[in-house]
Amino acid sequence: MRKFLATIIALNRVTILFFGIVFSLAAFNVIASAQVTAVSGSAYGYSLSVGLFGGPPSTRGPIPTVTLPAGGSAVPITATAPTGSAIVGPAIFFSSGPITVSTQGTIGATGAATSSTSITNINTSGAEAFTASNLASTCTASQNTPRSGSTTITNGTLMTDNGNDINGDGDFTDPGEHPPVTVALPVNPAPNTSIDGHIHVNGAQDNFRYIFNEQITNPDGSLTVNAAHERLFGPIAVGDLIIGQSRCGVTAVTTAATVAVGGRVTTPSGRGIRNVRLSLTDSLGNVRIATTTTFGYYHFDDVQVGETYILTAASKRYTFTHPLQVLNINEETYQVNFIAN
Ligand SMILES: [Ca+2]
Repeated sequence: MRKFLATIIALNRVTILFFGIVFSLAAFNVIASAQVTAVSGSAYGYSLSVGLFGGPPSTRGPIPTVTLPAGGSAVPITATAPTGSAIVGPAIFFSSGPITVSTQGTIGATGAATSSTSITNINTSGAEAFTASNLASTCTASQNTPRSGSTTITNGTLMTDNGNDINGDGDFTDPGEHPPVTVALPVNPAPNTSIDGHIHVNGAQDNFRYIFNEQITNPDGSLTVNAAHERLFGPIAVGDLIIGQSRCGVTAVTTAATVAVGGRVTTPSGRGIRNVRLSLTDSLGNVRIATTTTFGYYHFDDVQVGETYILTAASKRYTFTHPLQVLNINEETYQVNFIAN
């Protein structure tokens, strides 16, 4: 700004007096166009990483998986699996019927990315804490709307306590015993709905936490939606089970709009003056020159909006009482006029 002011002072000390003549040409929104230059998206059915009894982690999945190329795909990219199964040693962590995952996205002015998962009949083994007839997640990102994600659980229940049969006789009624506890799950859980639970195993207790509709913003700005995320705290089983992950993101660039700025230079009687030299100086000191036509008209093309400019008029034959105008350009105008003496 100091440089800007110095430029003004250098132009004409007298004109400092006319600083009050600041043309705020419009308070309209700055026109700008945005383009989605890249999309990102992926989805998978389930993924397990768990260590048992302090051992190294074993992994299952992620499967099935899809990934969107950066250039996008207008046609959904899908993958399916007929069943899901994640078993480590004696422990069944996940089982299901058919799984479908999908991702699609397009670049350009209306660019967007959408990913989704759908998993049927979770807990076909009957040995797991989480049961649902269907579990689905979706994730959508575009340049014009906030990223959004959601999870739908159909007929969902979570066994938060599998009951304690201390003497192993098949009932939960002996001294110190308690029966299993199961809770119904919401169809559309709020983001990061968390429910803690535990299982009794041979006199020990293993703890877990289920997070439904888990939503995570990634360092690249994309959004990850995990339909369900089981955190296994041990002490026997330690790790993570993720079911139904959708991820989506867009990269957009905004280009400032440019407009034309012009006007007319006349005598006090309104006659156009030719060959008047107009200098348009931006805040960085860049100068552009235009010259009036036979009838006194001039214009500059491609003037970037949202900027402040100094416009001065100079003529070999005429003088100007007000040779300088400060312009805040927010829209196209052809009304920046000068009147010579
Ligand atoms: Ca018992």
